[in-house]
Amino acid sequence: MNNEDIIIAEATPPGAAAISVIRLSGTNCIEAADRLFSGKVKLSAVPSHTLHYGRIVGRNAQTIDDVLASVFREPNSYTGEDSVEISTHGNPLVTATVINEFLQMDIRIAEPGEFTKRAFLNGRIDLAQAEAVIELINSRSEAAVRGSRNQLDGLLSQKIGELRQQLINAVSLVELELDFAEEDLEFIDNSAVIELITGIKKEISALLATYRFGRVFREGVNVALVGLPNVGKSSVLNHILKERRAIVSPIPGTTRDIIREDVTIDGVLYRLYDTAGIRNTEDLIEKEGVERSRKAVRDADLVLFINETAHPFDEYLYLELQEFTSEERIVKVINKSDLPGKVGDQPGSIRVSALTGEGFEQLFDLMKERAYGGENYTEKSILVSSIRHKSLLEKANIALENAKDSAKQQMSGEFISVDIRHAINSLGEIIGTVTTDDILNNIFSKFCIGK
Ligand SMILES: Nc1nc2c(ncn2[C@@H]2O[C@H](COP(=O)(O)OP(=O)(O)OP(=O)(O)O)[C@@H](O)[C@H]2O)c(=O)[nH]1
Ligand SMILES: [Mg+2]
Repeated sequence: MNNEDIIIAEATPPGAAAISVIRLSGTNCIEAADRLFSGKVKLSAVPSHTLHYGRIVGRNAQTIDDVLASVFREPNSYTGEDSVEISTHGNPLVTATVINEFLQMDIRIAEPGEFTKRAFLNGRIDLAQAEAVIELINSRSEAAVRGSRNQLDGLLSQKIGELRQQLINAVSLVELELDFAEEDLEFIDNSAVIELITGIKKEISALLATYRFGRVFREGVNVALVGLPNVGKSSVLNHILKERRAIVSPIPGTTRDIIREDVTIDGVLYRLYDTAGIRNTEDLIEKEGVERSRKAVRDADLVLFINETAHPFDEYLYLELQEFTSEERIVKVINKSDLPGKVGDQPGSIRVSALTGEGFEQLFDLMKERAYGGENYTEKSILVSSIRHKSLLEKANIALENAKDSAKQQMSGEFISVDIRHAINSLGEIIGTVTTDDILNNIFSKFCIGK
C-alpha cells in the first residue's frame, strides 16, 4: 500500500560524522531519487534491497556528494512503501543541500515518527511494536534495551492478541445465543463464561504486575544519598562510581550543590544524587544546599540514608526524612564500618565502608530488591512499561469484572457481551486494532524526525 506523498528526512543525528543517511519513502520515490542520482544504473531499474554507488548532482549540474543509495521496494521495506536511503558524507551542509534539492520536487519533510507511522498504517508492525521502536531508541540501560527489543519482537502484542482472541470467541458465543434466544439454544453456559473471564483477568493482572519492574527498567531509578554532614555521602558516591567525582573532605558541609551521576548495576540505570549534609546552618549557601537535599529526597525512588559507625544512628533525621518520602523508600546505610562504632544495632541496615569497599555488594542487592523486587529478568519476559498500556489493561480488567458480575447474577447475555466488548476494545487499543487520530498523533509526536 503505497502512500501518495513522498517524505524525506535525515535519519542520522545532525552534525559532523563519518556518514549521514537521508531517507525517502512513498510512491515513485525511487524515480524521484533517479532525478538527482547519477551512477552506472538507474535506481528504478535495480532490484529491491540492493546498494549502489553514484553521485548526487544538483540542478546546476554540480556534484553535491558521492553517495551510496539503498533501494527498497514495497512491501518489504521499513515503511512498507518504496523507499530509498542515501548515505552521504556526514556534513550537515551536504545533507541540507541534498534534502533541499529533493524539496524542489513534489516531496516534503517527514513529520516526527512518520516513517514508523507509515510502517504501522501499512501493517508492517502493530502499535505496541511502533511504540517499542521509540523506546528502543531512547533506552538508556541494557535492561531497557532488552525490554523494548522484546516488545519490538512482538511478545507483548502476541500475548495481548491471544487474550483478545479468546474474548472474541467468548463474546461471539454469548451473542449467538442471543440470536437464538427464541429457540432456547445454549452455546456457552454462564459458568464457562465466568471461568474464561477469570482466567483472562488473571493473565492481565500478571501483566500489570510487571509494570513497576518495567518502568524501572525503562526509566531507571533515582537515588538520593542523604544524611548528616561528614558521614561520607560523597565518599560513597565516589566508591560506587569508581572515580573521585565529588570533593571529599573532613570538613563538614563540603558538598553544597547536588552532584548527579549515572551508574548501571545489573543492567539497570541508577541516577545517583549526592547532596549537602542536612543540618541547621546560618550559612546562606549551605542553607540553599540543604533545601536542595530535601527536594532530592522528595524526587527520589530510593533514599540512601547514610549514617556513620562512630555516631549514634540519627533517629531524628530518619523521622524528618519520612516527611518527604515514604519509609519503604529509605535504605539505612551505615558507613565507615572500618572504624569502631557507637551506632548500635540497626535492624534492616547495611554496613559499608567507602574506604575499604566492604558491604557494597549487599548494598547493591538491597537497592535491587527495593527498586524492583530484585526479580530476575529473563530474555523472554514480557514487561508492561508504558503508562498507556497499563491504563488500558486496567480498563480491560474492570470491564471483565463487570461482565463476570453480570454472568454471576444470571443477567441477560447483552449485559455480559457489552462489557466483554469493552475489554476487547481496550486490548485492541494497545496493539492498534482500534485507534483514533488522537491516539496516533500522541504516540508518533514523541518520535524524532527521520524515524
Ligand atoms: N575511615 C573512613 N573514613 C571515611 C569513610 N568514608 C568517608 N570517610 C571520611 O569522612 C570524611 C567525610 O567524607 P565525605 O565523603 O566528604 O562526607 P559527606 O557526607 O559527603 O560530607 P558533606 O559533603 O560535608 O555533607 C572524609 O574525611 C572521608 O575521608 C569510610 O568508609 N571510612
Ligand atoms: Mg559531600
